[in-house]
Amino acid sequence: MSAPGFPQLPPGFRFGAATAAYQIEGAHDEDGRGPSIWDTFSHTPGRTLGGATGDTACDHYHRHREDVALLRGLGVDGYRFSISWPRLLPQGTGAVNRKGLDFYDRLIDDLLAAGIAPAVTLYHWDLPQALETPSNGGSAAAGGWRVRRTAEAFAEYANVAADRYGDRVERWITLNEPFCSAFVGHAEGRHAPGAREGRGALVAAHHLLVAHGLAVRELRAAGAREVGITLNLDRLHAASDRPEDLAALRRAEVLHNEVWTEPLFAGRYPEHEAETWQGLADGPWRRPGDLELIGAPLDFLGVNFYRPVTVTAAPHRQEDPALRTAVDIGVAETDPYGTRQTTMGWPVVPSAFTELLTGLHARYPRLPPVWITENGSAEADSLTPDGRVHDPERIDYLAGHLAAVADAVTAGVDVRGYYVWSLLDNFEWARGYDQRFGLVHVDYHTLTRTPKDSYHWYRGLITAHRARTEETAR
Ligand code: IFM
Repeated sequence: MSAPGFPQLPPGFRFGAATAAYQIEGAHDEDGRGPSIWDTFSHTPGRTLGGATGDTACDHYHRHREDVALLRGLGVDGYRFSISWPRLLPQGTGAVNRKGLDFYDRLIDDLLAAGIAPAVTLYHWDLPQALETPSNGGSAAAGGWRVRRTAEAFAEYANVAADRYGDRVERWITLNEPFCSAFVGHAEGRHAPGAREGRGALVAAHHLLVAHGLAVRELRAAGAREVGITLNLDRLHAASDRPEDLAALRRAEVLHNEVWTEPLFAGRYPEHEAETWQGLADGPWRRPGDLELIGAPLDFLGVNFYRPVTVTAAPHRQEDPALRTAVDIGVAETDPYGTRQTTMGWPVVPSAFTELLTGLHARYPRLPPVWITENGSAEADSLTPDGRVHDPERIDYLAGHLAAVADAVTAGVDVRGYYVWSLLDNFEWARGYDQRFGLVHVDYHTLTRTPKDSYHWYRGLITAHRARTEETAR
């Protein structure tokens, strides 16, 4: 199978690669790092595939120089990584861990020396455990994102990070995919903290948005260059035109997208939230002034996209209405696409990416410029006897999705750049080490890194793009 040609993005469009702290760093108890909810969760039997943890992961904490060299070899303009909150503030607030601060200093300086612009995510799911279970005898259900204090602690952490790194970081992302933190973590329980609390997930969603708003204020006050948030938005379809499927689609739009996009870009809560949550969305956790705080203007929206979702109406599964509303909105997912699926079981439909981006552009006049902060595919990669990893499916996925971004740009959407997920194979949360998303293969026994064919393809794409940009500038 010959490699697909390079999609053409406009001159000046930027290319990067992305990772997240808990998925690659390892060194979970070194140099003063405190535990996070993901340490606790992954060490709890039965929570992750095969009991996998991030204790070692890709050992990036000790090998970051090698990883920066891989980024330089790839030719990327930018690198998106996350800071581990408990590495900087082991208790979540208060004392700052100097060794943790120094680690990201070295990483940022090495990136800049390699000509790579750092983009920092402040929260990629690794909440300090001390905030989840307060030491004052409070129970787990009394802490974490269920309480507003955690949003205030996040602002303190944002301030520490901006103060130290603000002079060198190009782009700040407050939260990564708050959908997963709130709903996968507090409703489905598949992610840390592993809670199934129904209404608790809605409270968590609101406090995450408040945390974002407070952090934006801190970042602005510290003179941060570009500030935004990353959402995993879904392109949703209804399985049919039946009224019940269309109603299911409306509820799914609230759950997946509007719970974030409406407060952020339209200054309101979703129109259909009452029918979606059956009255449980509104409560004393929402305070006057929150919408103004959450909706403060941003420099960009980060979009993570992997696959489309088709929904159909389904009977509610749970009897307890307080549990039911946040966990179960009476919707089931189907896969009518008939396309190839990645090893995550996700259908490959690039045109859905264009539709998502053009839909956002049409709906929100206040939408800031967009950066694609994640996109990529997990494939069944293996090292072959020639010492290489041949991953034509990933190349095909990337080519298709970058062409879909180019189509959105042609249709008028202001997309500035693209970070591929991911630089390295890494810890895929509850799926452990089974799913390989990297452009670089990692042998988890020896920690040897081997660039895959997709790494070479992406480098070729960047080189060709840069040549075209320079030609246009002449
Ligand atoms: O690995 C994750 C990442 O942490 C968040 N976005 C989706 C990726 C693939 O599942």
